[in-house]
Amino acid sequence: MASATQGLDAVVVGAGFSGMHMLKSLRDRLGLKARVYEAGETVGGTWYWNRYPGARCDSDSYVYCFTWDKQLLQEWEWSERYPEQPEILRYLEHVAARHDLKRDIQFNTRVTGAEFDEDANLWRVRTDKGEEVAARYLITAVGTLSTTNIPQFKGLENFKGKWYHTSRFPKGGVDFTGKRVAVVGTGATGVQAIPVIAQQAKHLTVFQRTANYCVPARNGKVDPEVVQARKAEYDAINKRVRESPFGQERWPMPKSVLEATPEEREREFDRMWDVGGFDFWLANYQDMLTDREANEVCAEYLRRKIRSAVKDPAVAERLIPKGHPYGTKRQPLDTNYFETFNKDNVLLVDAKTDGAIGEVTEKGIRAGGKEYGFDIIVFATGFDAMTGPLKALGIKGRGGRALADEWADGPRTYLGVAVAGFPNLFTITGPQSPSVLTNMPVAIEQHVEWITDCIDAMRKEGKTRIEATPDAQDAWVAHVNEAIGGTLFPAANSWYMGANIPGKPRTFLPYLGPEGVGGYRKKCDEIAAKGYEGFGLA
Ligand code: NA7
Repeated sequence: MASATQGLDAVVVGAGFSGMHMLKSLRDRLGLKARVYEAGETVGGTWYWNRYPGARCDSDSYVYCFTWDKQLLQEWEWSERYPEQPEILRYLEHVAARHDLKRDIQFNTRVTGAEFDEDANLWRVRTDKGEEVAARYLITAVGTLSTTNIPQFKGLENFKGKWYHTSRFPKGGVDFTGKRVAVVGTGATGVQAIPVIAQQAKHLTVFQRTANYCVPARNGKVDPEVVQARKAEYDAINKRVRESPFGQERWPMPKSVLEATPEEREREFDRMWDVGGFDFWLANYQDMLTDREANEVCAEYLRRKIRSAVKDPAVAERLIPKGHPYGTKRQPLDTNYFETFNKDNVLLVDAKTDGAIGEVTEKGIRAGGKEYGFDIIVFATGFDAMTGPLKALGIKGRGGRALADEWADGPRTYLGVAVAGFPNLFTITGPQSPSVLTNMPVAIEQHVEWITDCIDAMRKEGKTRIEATPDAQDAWVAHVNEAIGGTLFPAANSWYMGANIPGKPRTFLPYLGPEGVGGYRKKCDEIAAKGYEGFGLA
């Protein structure tokens, strides 16, 4: 079917934080004709799909927003330190309306294929609505945690109750009142949802495959004076955040935990514990994520916290992580997570001690030879992270090379934003960029700004094609792997390592460079300043 949108400069896939910002930049800064395709019925991406009970942001709200609308930074009032999903979605809707973004976004439309036409030097993009459009640039803004992982449990189709994945909850929610509910999964999502569901359900059974180190979120209203002070110095905050390692006002302590006295450590740990949020993970002693012994000191503090929160010592022991170093899986932030296991209506079924899930039955779940009956099963089982959403797009580059095939053994990119053999393709927060190891809006803005500047420079110089060189890509992949090799991250079976998806190659998916996203920004800027070193331009 021919489309009314021929003559596009760019197709952007996805209308979450990244797609919205990309559209704004291309259209209103560069004056280009861009079209966004979005599978959902409105903007929001992650914040449209993830409407499970307790869904909220884990980053402090004052830095979890766009920084390019300075007036909005002053006007917008977040209700809490970590706003809930409906509030973030409201914010994104407001931004879309304020900047008239929706007129260039086609909703309820999924991109099903994109092929690079070498002769025409254009991307030909197909959608599930039968459309085919051509554009010079293809920019993916598909998110990193958007391809749902629903484990193929034997017998799921026989279950007579209702089941949901957390990122596909029905609008209007699910009423758990009087119901026997199962939650499968204890990652960041399960940890948010479990205490909330436990308050409503008649009975909740939590199926844990791997115990997690959680730290308190300490959500709540932010002191209005603090809010005002932040608004008054937003420029300085944003500068600090952009240069910071993790896209937030948190820096590791420049000291080894092993050099600190036991009293000093305890004081610092208590302080971070009381502050809540990502401090314990990201602002801890600098060797926590690189040295086993240092890590063990931090982990032991958290084990003590679990033992003191959970009344039944046997349950506490099962909630204590075994096997992976602290911080090498995504840090879940909790509000009464461990305390929830003190409730009479909550049961923990731990794969290691009680037996793993064997099958789903008509009545519920069988694990360790025992059948548990449920009315509702909630799968908080995560995502095919980072590569999943990109492989699903059906992207084919020069010579018909399929991205999914090129990445069969793991992603290979240049800077996580470009791929050799795929000209004029940009992947916002793609694999091998800092992305999920940062406060996402900061990583997103860095990529969007860099891509916009790149396209602007190309146009000014009359260039129409940019492609990463294989050598630059090889060097980047080697650098990404070398950087992570010096940390404890590879020791965990995490989604960072692709370990949550059966058959997925074991490789570290994001990029953790020496100075995090701040250092990465500098590196990308240097590459641009050197005329896009490592890219071929024509
Ligand atoms: P995660 O962090 O991948 O957590 C998924 C959970 O589900 C985790 O506890 C998994 O155990 C468990 N899981 C996954 N597959 C299975 C099977 N087959 N059987 C039993 N249990 C399973 O996803 P979340 O949604 O919690 O968080 C994703 C990100 O969203 C989060 O990190 C934030 O960035 C926002 P495992 O640990 O793999 O043994």
